[in-house]
Formats: sequence, structure tokens, C-alpha cells
Amino acid sequence: MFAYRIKPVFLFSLIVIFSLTQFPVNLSAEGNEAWESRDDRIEWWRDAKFGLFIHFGLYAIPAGEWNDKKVGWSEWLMNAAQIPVEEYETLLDQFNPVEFDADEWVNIAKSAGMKYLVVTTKHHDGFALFDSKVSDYDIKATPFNRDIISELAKACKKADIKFGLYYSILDWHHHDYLPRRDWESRSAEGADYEKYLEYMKGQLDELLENYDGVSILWFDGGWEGDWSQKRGVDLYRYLVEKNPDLIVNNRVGREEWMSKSALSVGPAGDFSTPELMLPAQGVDGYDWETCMTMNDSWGYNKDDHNWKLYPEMLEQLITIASTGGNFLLNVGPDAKGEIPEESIDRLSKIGEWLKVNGESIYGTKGVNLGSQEWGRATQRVLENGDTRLYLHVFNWPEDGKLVVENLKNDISNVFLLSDKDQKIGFTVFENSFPTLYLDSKAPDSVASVVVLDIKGRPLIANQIFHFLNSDSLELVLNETILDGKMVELLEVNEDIEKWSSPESSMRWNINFEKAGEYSISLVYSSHDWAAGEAFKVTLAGQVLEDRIKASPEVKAFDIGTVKIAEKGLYELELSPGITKPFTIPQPEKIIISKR
Ligand code: FHN
Repeated sequence: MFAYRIKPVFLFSLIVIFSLTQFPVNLSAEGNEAWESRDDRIEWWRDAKFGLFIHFGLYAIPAGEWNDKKVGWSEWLMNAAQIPVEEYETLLDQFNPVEFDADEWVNIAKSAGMKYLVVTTKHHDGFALFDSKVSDYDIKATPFNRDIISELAKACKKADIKFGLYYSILDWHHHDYLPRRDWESRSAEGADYEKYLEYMKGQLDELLENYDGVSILWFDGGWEGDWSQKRGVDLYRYLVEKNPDLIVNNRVGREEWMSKSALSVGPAGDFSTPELMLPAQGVDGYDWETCMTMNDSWGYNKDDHNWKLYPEMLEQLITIASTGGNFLLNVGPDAKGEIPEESIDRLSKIGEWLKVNGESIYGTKGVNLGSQEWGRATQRVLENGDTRLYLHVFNWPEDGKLVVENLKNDISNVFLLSDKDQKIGFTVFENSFPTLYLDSKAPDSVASVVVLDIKGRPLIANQIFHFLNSDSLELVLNETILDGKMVELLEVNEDIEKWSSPESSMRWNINFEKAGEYSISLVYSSHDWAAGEAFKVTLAGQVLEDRIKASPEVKAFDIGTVKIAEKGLYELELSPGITKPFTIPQPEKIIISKR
């Protein structure tokens, strides 16, 4: 068992811990200096859009298998194979990634068009990939004995790649960490969680003080035991005060990211971290980053050959950028310290695409044009206040005609990003959306970028929902107007806490092809605490009022009947009642059925 030598740093960190707890514990954002400085600190990250995630550690040696037991996520082997600490520690003597070359790793990221990287300094197994003075369970205890984090810091600086560090709050190795794994026989006798926190702060101090240019701290594993949002807010404020250029993810906290796709940010952390998922659409005004594997494991798994293909990954990058997020794409180097060829191949192809089309990704913002046959768009505001739209065309129209649904702006210029001299014709007829006339052959086999310069900021018509000759219409919630802003609602069945006033509303334009009586029902589940909240549906001048019914499972709730006297276009509005908070179930769908 390796000792954690708490030497003079103990005294220092104890004082710091003491002063740390002096911050007025404030779970809201106001008065949180770190949160108040966020916009300045995070600006480079918002423009960067694309980074490399690196999971590397002792787990690369067994590579997903232990005594014939195979696991999916190789970095979870110690827990999944229920390996006692003493047994897992035997890996230390085998850790010798002699092929590790920091410049090579960083250049792979750079050639992929990535602007930052995040590398595991300590994952859940507790092993530190750096020379830690507060621990003997670190790189010094291995035959390799070089400081990988130090070498990567230097390589990133040389290559002008921003340097980020992953750190796991959870620690399956440290004696003072609690809780123990439920399968463990190791006694928790004498374990002191506060001592573990001093140790963790000691390592975080080392990471910020001993390595040059740390730009991101990427926390993970704060989902159990006594870690809390309160501790997360305090740690976030401490770290940003210590390094005013630092940005920190929302996993420094606890509740915020637990639903994985949560987009709520702060005041613990600067950006949210949905994982292994793509949002149906993005949401303005949030900073979020999706992290993804290239196969199925974060750490190197010798048996994991389920590699995603390059086209899928490029579409993921574009989809994420078009919905306002960043993409952290993972590699798991093997025990020799080499990034798998399959990863390098895919990354270099993405890099080749970005060399030609990077302008449509870096420094852009998402834009919600509603669902489009052809693909996804990003936008950039031009100096004159007009907007440049980048249409990423995955499905190149065979007849060369590309309709930009919902776009109502005047168009000033259309051309191919890959050949700016190749102008593209377009027509916009009264009451119709722009049609672009493209060459028959797509310039790129995966995603071709058509640039559309429009007057002013995007004017996007509400989608019009049609019954399409059916007597029932399901308004599946993927786009609506909330508080006057086009909001993409990511997750159904989560209560909307975004209502900012009783005037808030969600609205849909519906084309009723037949007059008659229509029943309205909402399909939702809802938390107990929202039960009884009033809300109303307004349609054709008729108001149906109801109160939320607590329902853990998704159910259809009949709200009432509306009379449509004449066929035509009507607006359905869903709005909160007068009670506070203005919470309302975000319905999975609204069903309108002709009686
Ligand atoms: O448990 C970890 C997992 O091993 C991996 O590090 C991912 C990457 O975001 N994070 C946790 C699972 O959410």
C-alpha cells in the first residue's frame, strides 16, 4: 500500500482550506467572482470548438481484461473487475510507455485541427500521471519515471495548443477517500474524507503551480459520497482566484451535470458537459461541450474494435458546432504510449476537412434554422452587422436545388467555401424560402459548405406544423419560442425552469386543414414538487387551464377541447399560470386530435 506523504504542504493546505471555507458559501451566481469573470476567461474556448480528450494511465496495461474478465470502459477495470488495491498496484512496476512522445501526441491533435487538449492527470484509480509530492502513488513509482504532464505542457506550449487537465474527485485508491466500493474488503477504519480533500487540494495546487499554461481543469467523478455542489462552488472560486485564466467544467460541482445532458451551468464551473450524446438542437446562451469516444472505451481497450467512421465523426463535429457546443473527442493511448492508428487515421481526415472548411466551425455560433433536409448551419456576425451562414450540406441535392427552409432574410451573396470564386445562383419568391442552385457534384464527399451572406441577423420563420391529412397532430417538442427567443429543448420530460415571467410562453404555428372540435392533451412526466402548478393552453381565442399532475412516468393528460370555426393557420400557446416558480412540465409532445 502506498503512503500519501502529507509533508510541509499539509500545513499550507490546511491554512488554505481554512481560508477557503471563509468564502461566504453562495450557491447562486451573484457575488461569485469566478462566475462574474467567466465571459472573459472562456472566450478563447468558445471559438476553439474542437479539442482532444486523452485517457491514459495504468489501465492501458491490462487494456480492459483482468483474470479473463473483460470490461467495456478499460479505465473502469479496477472497479468492474473488483481488483483489490494491493493487486492493482502491481501495475506500477509494469508502467513503462517507452514510445510516449509528447510532441507526437500534441501534433496529432494539431493536425486534426484541434485547438486544445485535456489529459487525465489522475483518473478514478488514483494513479497520478505526474510527479506529486503529496503522493507516492504516482509516475515516480514506475520504471518510466518521467513526468508525462510536464512533457505535455511543454509540447502544448510549443505547438500553441491550449493545455487542459482532467482530475477525478473520485479515488478508488486513497485510504481517506469515501465511500469504499461496495465489493471491497478494505477497511474504512480511520478514513477521513476531509484529509482526502486536503490531499486532493494539494495535488490541484501542484498541477496549477508546477505546470506551465494550464488553461482548463476538467473535473469528473463528483457524483458520490460527501462531495457537494457547495464544495464544488468553493473549489471553483478557489481555483479561478489562484489562476485567473483558468476555465473549469461543471463537473467540479455535483448536481448540475448529473443528468449528463444538463446544460445548466454555474455557479460551479464555466461550461456544461453532456457526454456521449448529441443534442437534437442547441440552446442559445449556454456554454457546453460534448465528450465522445472513437470506439466504445475511454481508456485503451485491446478488444474494442468498434471504431466510429470518419464521416460520422465529422458530422458530429458539425452538428455540435451548429448547436452551439464544443466537441472533446477522445483517444486512449496503449501501454507503450502510442495513440491507436485507427484514431490517428480519423483525426487526420477531420484535420484535412478543417484545413479547407475551418472558417465554418472556428469562432462561429450555432443557428437554429429548424430541421433541414440537407444538413446543419453555423453563423458568424460580419462587421457590418449582417450575417454569414455556413450551410454544411451532408445530403447534396441530386437536382442541385437546395431550399433553406424558414429563412426569411434578404440574401446578398452565395458561394462555395472551398471555391470562393464559384458563385451560386438563388431565387426567393414571395411567401417562399430561398432556393439555391448548386452544381450537380458535391465538392466534399461528407460535408460541403455553402456560404450564404444575409442581410441583418437571421430571421427564422416559426415552423408551421401540418396535420398532413391525418386527424391527429403530435407537436414533438424540438423547437419553439420561449420568452421571445427560439429555444431548442434538449431533453423531454425535464421541467422547464427557464420560464422567466408569467408572460413566458411556448408557441407553435399550426395549419388546421379542417374546421371542427379538437381535443388537446399533453404527454409528460413531472416531479412531485411541480404538482399543482397552474398552466394554460390558448388556441383560437379559447383558454384551457389545468394544473400539473405529478407523474414519474410519461403519461397523456387530457387538457380539454377547442373549437376551430374555420380552417387555417392558428397559434397554439402553452404558458405558465400565475403561480411561482413559473414551472411547467416540458411535454414530450402535445397531441391535437380531431374529435
Ligand atoms: O467515469 C468516467 C469515465 O471513465 C470517463 O472518464 C468519462 C469521460 O467523460 N467520465 C466518467 C463517466 O461519466
